[in-house]
Amino acid sequence: MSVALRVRPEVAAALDEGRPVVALESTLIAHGLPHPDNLRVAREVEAIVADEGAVAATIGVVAGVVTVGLDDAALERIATRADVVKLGVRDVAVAVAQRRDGATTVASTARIAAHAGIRVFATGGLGGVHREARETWDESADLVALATTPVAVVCAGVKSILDVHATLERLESLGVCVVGIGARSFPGFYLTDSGHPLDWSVDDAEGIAAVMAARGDLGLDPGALVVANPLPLDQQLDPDLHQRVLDSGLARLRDASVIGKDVTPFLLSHFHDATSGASLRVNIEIIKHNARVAARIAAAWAARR
Ligand code: PSU
Ligand code: MN
Repeated sequence: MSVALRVRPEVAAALDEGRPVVALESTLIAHGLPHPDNLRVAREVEAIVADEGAVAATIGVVAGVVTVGLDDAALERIATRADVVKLGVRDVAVAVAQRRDGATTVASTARIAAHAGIRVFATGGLGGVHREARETWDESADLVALATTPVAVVCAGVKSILDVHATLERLESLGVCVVGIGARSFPGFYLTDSGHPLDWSVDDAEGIAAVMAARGDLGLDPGALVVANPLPLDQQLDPDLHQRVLDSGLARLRDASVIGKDVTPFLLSHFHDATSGASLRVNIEIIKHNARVAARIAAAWAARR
């Protein structure tokens, strides 16, 4: 492997031996959650994955080294330093060449995970088409990466700050397979149900592993498998509060002339402030829930091999 890529020995050993591995992204640590909660959550999520018998591989870029499986010092560095750059797929090589610290998004984490041989990945909510995309053309690079990367991504749908309907249409055009786990409705990130029905759902991790196997056997990869995993109803954000805070956030976004990759962190941080931390608690539960389910899928996948 190249000098720019480092796979943590525990992760490499698990991959070699066919044991379950779960990739985790670092943008939600560096740019999606406030300090100091972010570092605590990053550690807790890894512990959940380990608790389920899988090896966690949090992915990020440390001083120009793409790292699959950040150790605790690196997690702390990504969670605390102010100069950690949000890296989409197109940014990774520049950050490596310039020896920067960077946090990887869903798109870049998925690509690096697949490159390293990891097939299961957990995040919070995917990026997608923004609500004013007709004017702004703001569509997350997550979508294109999902169309071309063979990895199962466990998520609570797409972030509810987005145009969910438009995002589902784009996922269909891009040929991205979307399957619910224990759900008939596409989740709405902070909300259990986005109001959009799912075409496909399975009951458990074995059901997802069976879909992964069929995709591989038939050469239907290299697209991703989106595993839609809603939070239980009693843990969702209050829908009325959600609507109010979303409206105020979108209005503030327009006034602040925030663009590009700062849009999503801006809106998430508005939610965390304007709900006095309620959305933060929900976001943390989403990430933990997805990590647990991803670990079970990784185990079911490893058992089939
Ligand atoms: N899920 C969360 N919080 C986050 C993200 C996902 O709960 O902050 C991140 C992911 O890294 C995702 C990114 O790829 O938000 C989307 O950013 P953008 O809309 O700029 O593509
Ligand atoms: Mn964008």
